[in-house]
Amino acid sequence: MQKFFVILPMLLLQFFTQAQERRCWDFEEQCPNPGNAFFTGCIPDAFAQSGTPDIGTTSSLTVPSGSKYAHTYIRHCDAFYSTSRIHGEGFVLENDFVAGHKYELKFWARRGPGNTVNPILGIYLTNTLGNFGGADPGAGCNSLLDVVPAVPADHQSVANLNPSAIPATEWKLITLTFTAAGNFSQLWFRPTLDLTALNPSADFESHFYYDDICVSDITCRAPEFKLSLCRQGEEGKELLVTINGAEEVPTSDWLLLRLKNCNAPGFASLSPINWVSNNSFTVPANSGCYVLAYLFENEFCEPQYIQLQFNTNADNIPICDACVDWSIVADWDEYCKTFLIEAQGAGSFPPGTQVSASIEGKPATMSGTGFYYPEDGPWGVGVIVCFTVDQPNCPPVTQCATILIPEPCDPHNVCKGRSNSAETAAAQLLFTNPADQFLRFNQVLEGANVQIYSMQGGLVRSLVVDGANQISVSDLPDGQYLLVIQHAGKREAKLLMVIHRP
Ligand SMILES: [Ca+2]
Ligand SMILES: [Ca+2]
Repeated sequence: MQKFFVILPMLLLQFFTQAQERRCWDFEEQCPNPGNAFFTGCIPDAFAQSGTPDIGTTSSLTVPSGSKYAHTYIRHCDAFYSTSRIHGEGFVLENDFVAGHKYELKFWARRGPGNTVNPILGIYLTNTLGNFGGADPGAGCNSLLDVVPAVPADHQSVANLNPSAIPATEWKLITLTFTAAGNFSQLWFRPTLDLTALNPSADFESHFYYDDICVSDITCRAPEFKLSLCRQGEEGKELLVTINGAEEVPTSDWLLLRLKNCNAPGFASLSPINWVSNNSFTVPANSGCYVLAYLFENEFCEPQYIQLQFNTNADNIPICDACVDWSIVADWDEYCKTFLIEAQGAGSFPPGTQVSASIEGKPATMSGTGFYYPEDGPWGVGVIVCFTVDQPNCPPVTQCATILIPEPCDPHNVCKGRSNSAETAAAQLLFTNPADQFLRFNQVLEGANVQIYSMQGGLVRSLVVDGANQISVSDLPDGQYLLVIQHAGKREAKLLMVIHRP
């Protein structure tokens, strides 16, 4: 396992997130009838959906926020009662949920101690519920006002939290994220029971407590990330950079920009990224400062670059934990000429690592950390290969695998999924750089999305170019920009200089 010791200072972290809508219910209201606070309308933008959900102040519960909390009970009534076996209190919070928007629901919750009834907390988005409940003179299992209502057809289920998700001994902060599948105006907390798990002839009661329920629209909240750096060995000329967070950003979306100067804006070049795993890559040690960035975009938000600067000065960077995890991988090269079988590390192996291999029990002739499958075959068979990797200060590790050797590629065709380098070169998009009045391309763009970002990450130009080979940049101030072009099914990012001749 790789371990990292230092998280870069966050000083240089720049986020361009937009304002987020957030609404909270802390249940601190002074209600004349706290035992029926929801049904009587004392809690703003909230109402009862069954029974008498209330606000309480029990001191033994040590409230997470303020001095009060919301409370509901859930009761199992035995099958003798004709109304329903599930009686409980539920409440609705009023908040607008917009179709396609992403939300975060955060709240503190706990159950009452000594529960044997194993209640489930259902949470739903709804539109059609009205204030219902109140104190029933019949009360108990004869009550009609606390029968847990059926979920209406027009709903979206956000969560069904079982007892293991909400402890009975302490408060727990629950965080749920979801995307609204339609427009909704209500968030319903609906305790219920799994009747199949309960003895029909037993009566039980349980309780849920809630505090500081907050709903945030996080549609435009870009996934955050941090970087950790380590040196690969004492004399390490390479740094391993690991991205922590933003897992949903594919490697192909990251951009690595080398800075001209660590203390000033301005990029020297867009660097290719030498990925060694799906969240780590290497850069030369002492090669200056870089910015790692990705574009966050969706149909509801201004596109924005999320970026983080790091310094490759190796003096303050710890040595990577010496033992690198590895596995056996096998694949054709990009021209389908050679089939490489390799011990591939989760990061680069430290200097001094010895790698040896055998195929069908015979030593293989190594090329780096792998070997090429013999050109004379046999093909279309499974072969047993073993690798031994001996890293400094780590015990040697041997792994074996059966590798299926595919039939060789047809030399007249390009392998499936492989790019044809000649074709790529022909389609390469070139443009005038630096640009003066116009940014001219070497080909006519059809339906291309072109975006220009300032070096501060702000979008300064966004347009669709269809059937043209140039765009005007006469109004852009002199300076460096990031040009992003989406066309022919791929996205390219390039550095662009704009210099207006006097
Ligand atoms: Ca509170
Ligand atoms: Ca109550």
